[in-house]
Order: sequence, then structure tokens, then C-alpha cells
Amino acid sequence: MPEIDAAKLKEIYTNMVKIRFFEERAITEHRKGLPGFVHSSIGQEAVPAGVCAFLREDDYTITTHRGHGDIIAKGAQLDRMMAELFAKKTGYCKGKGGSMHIADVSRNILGATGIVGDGLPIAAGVGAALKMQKLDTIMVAFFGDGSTNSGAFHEGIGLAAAWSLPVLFVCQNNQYQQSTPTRDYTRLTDIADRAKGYGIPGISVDGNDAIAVAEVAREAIEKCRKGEGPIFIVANTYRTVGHHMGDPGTSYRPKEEIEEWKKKDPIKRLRQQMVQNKTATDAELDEIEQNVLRELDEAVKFAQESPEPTPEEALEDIYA
Ligand SMILES: Cc1ncc(C[n+]2csc(CCOP(=O)(O)OP(=O)(O)O)c2C)c(N)n1
Ligand SMILES: [Mg+2]
Repeated sequence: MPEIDAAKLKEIYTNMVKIRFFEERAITEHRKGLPGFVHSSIGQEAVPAGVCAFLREDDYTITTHRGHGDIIAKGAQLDRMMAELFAKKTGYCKGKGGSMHIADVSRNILGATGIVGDGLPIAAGVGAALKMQKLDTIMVAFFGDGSTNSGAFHEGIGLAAAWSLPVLFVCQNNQYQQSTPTRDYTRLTDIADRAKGYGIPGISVDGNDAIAVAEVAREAIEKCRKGEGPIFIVANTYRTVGHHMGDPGTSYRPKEEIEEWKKKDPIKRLRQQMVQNKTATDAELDEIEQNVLRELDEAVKFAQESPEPTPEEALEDIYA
């Protein structure tokens, strides 16, 4: 495989910064009093940015309650996402979905589900549709380590394996299922070993190393496109913040553990790698960050100034 080129690395860096700043801003704005919950993915940015770097626009994705990053990396607009968090009419779901249900069907971002594990059977269904249409488009399901304990995980991955569907399963192993550490719910030390039960490849990767994630994902995506799917990737990472914004995340995790993972910050790491390889200068990367901050200011302004949905709209776009 050729090395990942400079333009692609800058794209990955930009997406990671977008995710980090979006999450930070979302927490700040929520503390001022927005409805709903925010589950932040701070610390996990290398996973979606690395995986989505080699996806095409027509590839499909689905994610979870902690899905902002996966949605941003697939190309969603920050202003419409922010408006959704603000419960405004201009939001991706017209303000009725909130943080946990953002979808951008125009970019084949099929959305998110707050029900742990429930994205996997949906992914298998989409994968089956793609296969029946003989397309080389693929489906990517992002989910957490805790999801691998749900029945839906086994149903989804089992069917995708039995029918050789073009689905890439990406587990973001942030070491905790809410407050339960992985060692308390499985004997496995590598969650990727669960793939063996389905006879499909299971690949474990350092989820704080964006380049490593992108390389593993690129190969897996190509294989899925050629009909060699499904493939299960486990990216080992950490959320350096609490489970959601109301959880300080310190009662069930040792302080030292959080500090250790903060030292492995994926954004700092990629910056170091890029500057060392002379892929970019610090000044160029600073400029990327400044541009993203400006984009976020505009996104928040757009959300603040957007109209609220009217009461009559509550009954539109729903099934009964
Ligand atoms: C079926 C189901 N059970 C329980 C919950 C409550 N819940 C929300 S998030 C979560 C933890 C999920 O852990 P993991 O899959 O590792 O994702 P993470 O939050 O770490 O990103 C739980 C138990 C839920 N939303 N759905
Ligand atoms: Mg988890």
C-alpha cells in the first residue's frame, strides 16, 4: 500500500480538529441550557477521521449516542449539526432529533441510534441491499465496545458474515461501557477476537494513532468493496471526558488512567508525526485550527439565530 499522502493527512487532521472543537463547543453550549444530552467523543477522534478518510461519499454510515465525530468525519455540516443540538428548525432533523439522532441522508449518513448495539442489524440490512444491487458501495457501522455484549451485535454481525455482506464493523473501544470497564464484562483481552466466532477477520488497531487507523481502514474498505466483507475492526482508544456531560467520569476511573490517556492525545500525536515527516508545518496546522474555530463560531451563530419549530410541526415526519 502506498503511504498516505500529505493532502489526505491534512484532511484527517482537519476532521479531528473539527470533531474536538465541535465537542468542546457542544459541551459549553449545553451547559448554558440546551435540551437533551451530549455524549462527547473527546479523545476518540482518530477513529472516525481515520476510517472516513478512505470512504467515498456514496458509502453509508450509521453510529451511536456518541456519534458526533462519526457524522462530522463523513462530511456533515457543523452549522446544521449545531442547529440540531439547539433544537432549531434548520437542524438536520428539524430540531426534533437532538444530539443522539443526527442524520444527513444526502451524504448517506443514515443517522444514529441511542439503543446500544442497534446500528448493527440496520447495517446488515443496508449491506444486504447493496449486495443485491451489485454495487461496490459499502456500509460502515460505528459502535462502542459495550455494544459487543448486546444481542443486536451478534445478530447483525452474524448475518453479515453468513451472507458475506459489504459491511465494515468499527468498534470504538474506549475501555468502558458507561461505568463498567471491559475487564468486568468479557474474559477477552482483545475484543477483535469476537470476530473468530463468525469466521471473519478481526483487526485490532491503536485507536489513538490516526495514521494506523487510516491504513487499516483503507485495506478493509477495499476488501469490502471487492466482496471480501464483512470485516471487524476494533480501535482501542479512550474518552478523556465523562460518559455524558453530566458525568465527570472520575468516580469509576482512576485519575492516573485518565492522565495517561491524555498524554496519548491523538491530535497532538498526528501533529507531531506530520511536523516530523515535514507533511505540514506547525503554522499550517495552526491555520487549520483557526479556520475550524471560525467555522464553529459561525455554526453557533447560525444555530442561535435559526427559528424554533412550530408546535404544529411536532406531528410532521413521524410514523404512527
Ligand atoms: C439497549 C440499551 N441498554 C442500555 C442503554 C444505556 N446506555 C447508554 S450508553 C451505554 C454504554 C454503551 O457503552 P459502549 O457501547 O461502550 O459505548 P460508549 O458509551 O462507551 O461510547 C449504556 C449502557 C442503552 N442506551 N441501550
Ligand atoms: Mg465504550
